[in-house]
Amino acid sequence: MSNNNGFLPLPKGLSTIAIHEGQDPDKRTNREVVIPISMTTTYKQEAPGNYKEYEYIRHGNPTRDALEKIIAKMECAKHAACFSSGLGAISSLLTLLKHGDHFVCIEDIYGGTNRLFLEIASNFGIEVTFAENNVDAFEKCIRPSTKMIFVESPTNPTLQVVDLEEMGKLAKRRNLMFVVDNTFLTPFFQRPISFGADVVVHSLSKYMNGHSDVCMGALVTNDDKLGEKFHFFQKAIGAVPSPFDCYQIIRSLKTLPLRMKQHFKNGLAVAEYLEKHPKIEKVMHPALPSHPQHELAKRQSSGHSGILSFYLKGDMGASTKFLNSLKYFTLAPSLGGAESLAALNVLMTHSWVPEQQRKKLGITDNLIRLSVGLEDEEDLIADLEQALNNV
Ligand code: P1T
Repeated sequence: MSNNNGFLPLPKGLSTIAIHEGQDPDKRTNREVVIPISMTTTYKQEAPGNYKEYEYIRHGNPTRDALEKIIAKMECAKHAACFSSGLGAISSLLTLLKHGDHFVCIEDIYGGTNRLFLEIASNFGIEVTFAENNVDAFEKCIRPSTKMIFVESPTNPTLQVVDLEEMGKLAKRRNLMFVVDNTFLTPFFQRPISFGADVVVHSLSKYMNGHSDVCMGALVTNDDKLGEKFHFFQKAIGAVPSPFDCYQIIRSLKTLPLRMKQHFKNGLAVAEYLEKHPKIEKVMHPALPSHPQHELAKRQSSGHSGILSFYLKGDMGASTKFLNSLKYFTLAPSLGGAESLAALNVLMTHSWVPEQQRKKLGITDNLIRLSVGLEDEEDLIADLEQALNNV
């Protein structure tokens, strides 16, 4: 991977941040080298209402605080707040909007986020318009009541890349809050704040944890007022993670740069293999020159993770046969773990998305999404080869 496949140079210092930020043993009572898990839910007060740093677990916890410092620094931001899931973070963020407010969202988005916006936010009088992936389409959807622009980049599951800089400029011009879900790339490959994002959202359940054994989310910002509000949401809404889970992610982040480099390498090898295969119609991966936003991806990110999608030639029968024949790729939703996963998004991650929207986006019976893991590249390709032979 000389010159990083034409992408931006890999960020320097991220491993050091993950291993050292806020973790100086001299600053801890017992000089522990590893951040301890603090499980207490409550703290003794010196007099009624008189407490030191911590009061109650929902309001704040030392292990959670340590994780939040690391995540903020990795995203080049001042504040991060962790929630009990990615959707928990996004739901908490939505409470910044009021009855009668409107926001514009990219039309291709994780199915659970789509469901939250259409089925839950609407109950509170908050309206969403889904827009195509271009700045003009977003601008056309803006109304006097519009407060926010929400995008994922790359999108789930069709891997469209959004021009973050241009979208950030639009948001600034129209005085809107610009939110970017950075789950697919992590701060190792993309830092949306440098392109004008006001808030970065993460499902930490994916690459940031990387081992498919924690559910958590985060909101990240450079704005002091927003940062304060996000901590208030933890206390007032209560979707907070367990200290044990926070410890797991602190542990996982130490290997994030190593893991992401390997996900990029394995994912690209799989994408290149699939693109040449006669039974494959089309492969979506931002590092392939055939990707419509390939040049943009290279300008705004340092690489790509292990996520790719492709169209198999055939129908639901062919997709089922292929998926059932896989040995190392496990048929399961989610992504970003060490183990490779395969999903049929139409029936799994995006079954809730209205049929018309799914059809327009190309979430069809033959669209398959892979989360390429950390196994040996040759074994993964051999697995795909034997499964394709069965179709
Ligand atoms: O699962 P949770 O931690 O609540 O995160 C939700 C979420 C938010 N943003 C993106 C881009 C996501 O992909 C997800 C979750 N996605 C899956 C479970 C999936 O299989 O796509």
